[in-house]
Amino acid sequence: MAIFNQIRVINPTMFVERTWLDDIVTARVPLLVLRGFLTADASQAVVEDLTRCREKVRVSHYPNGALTTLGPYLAKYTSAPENYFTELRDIQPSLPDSLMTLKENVYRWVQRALQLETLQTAQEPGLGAYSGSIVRFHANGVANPLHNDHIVRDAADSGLAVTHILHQLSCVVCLQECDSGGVLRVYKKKWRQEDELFKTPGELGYQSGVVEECETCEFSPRKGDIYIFNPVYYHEIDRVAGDTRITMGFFFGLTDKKMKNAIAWS
Ligand SMILES: O=C(O)CCC(=O)C(=O)O
Repeated sequence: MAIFNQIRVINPTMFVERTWLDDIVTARVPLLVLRGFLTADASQAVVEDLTRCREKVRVSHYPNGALTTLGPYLAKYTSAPENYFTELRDIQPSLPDSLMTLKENVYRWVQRALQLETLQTAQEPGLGAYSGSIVRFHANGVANPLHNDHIVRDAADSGLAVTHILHQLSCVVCLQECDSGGVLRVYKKKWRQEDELFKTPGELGYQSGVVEECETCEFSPRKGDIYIFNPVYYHEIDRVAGDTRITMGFFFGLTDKKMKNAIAWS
């Protein structure tokens, strides 16, 4: 029985008698969805504006897949973090205002829903502000292999501010849904050091044996959905069919034991 599959959906009228934060961090609730906050029209307006900065979209190729993104992602730059900030400076002037407004609204909604006192874009002394969001494009035929995201591990020894967080969460905003596929599957298994045996050097992600017999939680995002989960748990995205799946996302990390303050990056 899939007891892990307890997705919770909250809408703007449900504010907020309790915090979901601890449930998400521990994956007692594997996925929290904020639905009805972002309108379909607002998502559509951002998607249309994004077509104007197509030349800033980057494709990173791996033997087992490709990532198509607008905005830097730190995990790619852990051995030379200054290049992350250079890429950010390069694309920032091209980003539409609607994307910035969306990001600010989403931070506000997430902050309220999780009863955080602060949720701010992370700052790196000497290098400046991190990118507060990234746009990901999954076109027809594209999948995302099984992986987990854990900046404290991936950037260990870098000294970066984001490696001092206590817990990492991921927030994703669905700007355009695909026709079928594109399901996010989260496994009830957190990364462990010994899992590195299931990695193929140079490839994205992990071999499927690492999550054998684990319970799963599946979620097909709808346009306008904002969802939050703990990305240290293994997860993957099924092959997309039809329209491109377009999302905006960011990671955020809790910086204090009381889990009241968070910093965000992409
Ligand atoms: O797009 C999604 O549903 C999940 C993206 C992802 O892999 C992440 O946020 O860590």
